[in-house]
Amino acid sequence: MKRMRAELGDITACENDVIVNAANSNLAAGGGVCGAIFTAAGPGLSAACMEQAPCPTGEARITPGFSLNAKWIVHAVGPIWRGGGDAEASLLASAYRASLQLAVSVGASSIAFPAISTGIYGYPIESATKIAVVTCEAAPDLITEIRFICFDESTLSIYEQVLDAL
Ligand code: AR6
Repeated sequence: MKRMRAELGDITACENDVIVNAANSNLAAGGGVCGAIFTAAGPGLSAACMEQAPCPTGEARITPGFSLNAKWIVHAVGPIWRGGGDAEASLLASAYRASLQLAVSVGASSIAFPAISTGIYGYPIESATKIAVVTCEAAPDLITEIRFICFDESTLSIYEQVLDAL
């Protein structure tokens, strides 16, 4: 099986060692995938996040998975898209790298990512997908499974194109 693959789904249902949340710097419950993760994980998550906030853009924090099937949740803060001249690309790559490093630090071998920054934060999907895939391709060898969980068909088709072009 390929180490990286894209699939349609809801990340809150994933049974990987780690699922990644597209978080905000306050590590507060928000909308989008973040809201779904907070709801599914249950009330323990807010307290665990509050202890670790704030988390600057481009960095990540890790908490247990609480009621989720995943053992751990990595909360990665991607950049808000401001036109591309505000270091968005390097901050997005940094959020993916930080997530992978945290996964390794807890001995995880499988990780599931949403399309960080491409929803409420407005990052253009094609360029965000290239950054996600290229950064994850360089993940440490200890990570043997990387899933890109796409919430809609159009996101999935972009991930598949970028993965096929590797
Ligand atoms: N599973 C997988 N992907 C999902 C799910 C889900 N359950 N729900 C949404 N997506 P977004 P951002 C997709 O807006 O742009 C929050 O309020 C969604 O379709 O969740 O990084 C945070 O607290 C899109 O493709 O994250 C922050 O304040 C992708 O997940 C802010 O939004 C990311 O969309 C972060 O914005």
